[in-house]
Amino acid sequence: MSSRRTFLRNFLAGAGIFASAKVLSAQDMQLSQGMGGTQMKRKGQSEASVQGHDIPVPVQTPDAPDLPFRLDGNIKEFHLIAEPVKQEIVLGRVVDLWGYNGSAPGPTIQITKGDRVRIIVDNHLPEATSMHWHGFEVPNDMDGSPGSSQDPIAPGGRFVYEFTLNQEGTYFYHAHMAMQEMIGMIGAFIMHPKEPHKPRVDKDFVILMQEYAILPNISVPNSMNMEFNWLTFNGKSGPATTPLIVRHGERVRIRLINLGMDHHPIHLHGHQFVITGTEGGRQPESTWGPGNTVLVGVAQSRDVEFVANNPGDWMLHCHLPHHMMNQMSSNVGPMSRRMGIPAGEGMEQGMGILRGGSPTSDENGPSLGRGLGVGSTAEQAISNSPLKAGSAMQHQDMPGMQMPAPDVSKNANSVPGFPQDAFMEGPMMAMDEMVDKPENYGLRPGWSGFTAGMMTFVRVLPPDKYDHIMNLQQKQKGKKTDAKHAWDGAQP
Ligand SMILES: [Cu+2]
Repeated sequence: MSSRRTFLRNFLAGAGIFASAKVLSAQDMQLSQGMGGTQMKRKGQSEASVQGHDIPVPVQTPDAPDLPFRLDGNIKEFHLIAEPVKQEIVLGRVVDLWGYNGSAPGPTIQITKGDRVRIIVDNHLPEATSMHWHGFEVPNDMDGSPGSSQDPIAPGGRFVYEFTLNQEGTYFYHAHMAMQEMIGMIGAFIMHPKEPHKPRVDKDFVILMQEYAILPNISVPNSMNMEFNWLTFNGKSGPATTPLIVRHGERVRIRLINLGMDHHPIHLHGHQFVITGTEGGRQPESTWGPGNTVLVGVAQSRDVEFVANNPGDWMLHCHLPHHMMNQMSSNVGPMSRRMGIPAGEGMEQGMGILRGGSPTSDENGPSLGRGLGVGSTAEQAISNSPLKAGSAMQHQDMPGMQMPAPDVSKNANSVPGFPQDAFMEGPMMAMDEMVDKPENYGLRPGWSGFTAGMMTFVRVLPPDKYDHIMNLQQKQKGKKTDAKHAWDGAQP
């Protein structure tokens, strides 16, 4: 089943949970949405070009849900619940974030230009919040600016937003409380044009970038910290990010959204793209020029488009080196080559706080600014990776984790600067099996050892492999029930 039909099915399943007279039948809904759901796809046809309907392909937000709506007359009604969420950003690392409807980032909202929308926002947080519609041309009292355009939404409170949208492009919603933004409270809001832009795309993806500072052994991000050690695409860090699956030859749009403290230069391997849109909407074609890296600044969005004409598994990642790491570790410099912080010590010793001397001294200088990483955990006997090569296999018996033989030269310890990318004095640890999912099928063995932070793949696949992954996806979706946080029609 095509992804678009899968989307529709899930979309309708979500909307159909409640049996209200206002809810249209599945068929009505498809037609009202203009998604041509009753038209059958002809064999060999592009997934986006269903005969008789020239309508945009819905976006996919890998690893984040879509928000269903219900129709009240001609108003599309959405329901967002601001609430604390448990989010597994990589396997085994569950953190406490705040988001919407059980997810951080919140679910993706999709509407069509000209739609009248109503968004019910319930605040299930322990403090006041506000909901801002970033870049929306709406009446001032619908803008969600706390204090100036409305009162903040009290804990347990509700605010109902309603407006008509005459824009198109990649927008987003977020809490307009600075610290709440930094603990996850943002979601994508896609405004589709009535007719697809030309040239039309076959696949349309959303990637939302966030960053967190989370000390080892703690599950709550420190939103005041300005040094981040967890960097996510749609709430996941590599290798837990889900690759974007495209068929060889398709035209692809990727909508990149950034709301954090850093700008992210997003780089695609193997292709040139053009920037076709910003947080202000579509850019005229006369502005398009080739590139392969786009800087997505804070509070900006960028749409890029390309023809996936080069088969293979291509990396798509932020090119800031520290944003391609998880639990950033201080494995650089002389500090890592001698005995570090002992396990079981108190806060001052264990967290690497200086015990004497000037911070820029020969002794302390090299470790400055790297207080968050593996080096500051009490789980390791020593600060970084001063293990002997002979003991590099210590994780080999962890299920699903592959630890290849040490791959460093005999004189590694005497080379200034070593180690940089060697982990535990050996090659990267892979965990392919632990992050196994349909979209990862057929990736080169060991790939996960080199995937972290803001990294994912654009997999440009030949038809047989593409179809195989679509089938695997379908089987998996049959098993999954993730309606727990879906809009349930609850009334106050
Ligand atoms: Cu970055």
